[in-house]
Amino acid sequence: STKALFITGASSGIGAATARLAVAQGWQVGLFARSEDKLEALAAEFGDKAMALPGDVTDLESQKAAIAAFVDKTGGLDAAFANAGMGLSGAGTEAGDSEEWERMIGVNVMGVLWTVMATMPHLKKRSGHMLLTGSAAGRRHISGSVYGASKWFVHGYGGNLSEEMKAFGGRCTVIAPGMVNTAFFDEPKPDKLQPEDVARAALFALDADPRCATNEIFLMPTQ
Ligand code: NJP
Repeated sequence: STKALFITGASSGIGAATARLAVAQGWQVGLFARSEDKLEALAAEFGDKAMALPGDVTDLESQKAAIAAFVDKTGGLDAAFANAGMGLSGAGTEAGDSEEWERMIGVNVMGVLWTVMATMPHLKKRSGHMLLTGSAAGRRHISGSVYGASKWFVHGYGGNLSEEMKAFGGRCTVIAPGMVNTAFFDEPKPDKLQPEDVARAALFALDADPRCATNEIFLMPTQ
């Protein structure tokens, strides 16, 4: 039967590119993000291979309901991609805005936790795979980057999940890109990584033989 992949942040950038590649390689995809119109447009490209699941990652119940609806359709879940995330322009401590920090930690940290919490019971039944979008900024130190600190959380948690998921033959991969040309930035970045590059890394991890754990994948633009 067709394998099923739930993706957060699927309405644009890395999430949308991963959905496209996954469907091309025979997966069924559940597309989760807040922008319902964008999800519907993307799902329409894939026919019955996709399901638009509008919701907010900071809301655990909204993720649980979306995943339940997707699993109803597919019969189970083989993989989940906790990819939704946001950055801040002035992320340093002095420029810090308490409400912006709270919102970013809500999406980049709590949102990832809720995706894991909501998908794990389903993944457990299929020795499933958890993908998390970390960052090059989650493995090195950048002056004042609270965004980077939120991604250090993702890397730390991802490593621990790799251990936890071994108990049921599952795997976890943190995908860590440098700069990618997506809506994450206001300006186009044609010389940097493209979302399709990151999508290929995600599918590489999912396709790897069960004997092979890809715990972290780093991608940096050559420019
Ligand atoms: O950016 P973008 P990316 N609930 O803005 C969704 C990381 N990263 O593809 O809700 C649910 O095109 C948003 O959808 P919507 C980055 O930190 C990037 O580059 O409809 N979804 C959209 O689909 C992030 O973790 C770079 O607005 C929420 C998606 O998230 C991941 O890559 C470098 C949401 C963001 O898509 C994907 O970002 C790096 C919420 N509350 C790591 N809030 C880079 N681009 O250079 C946002 O190292 N979304």
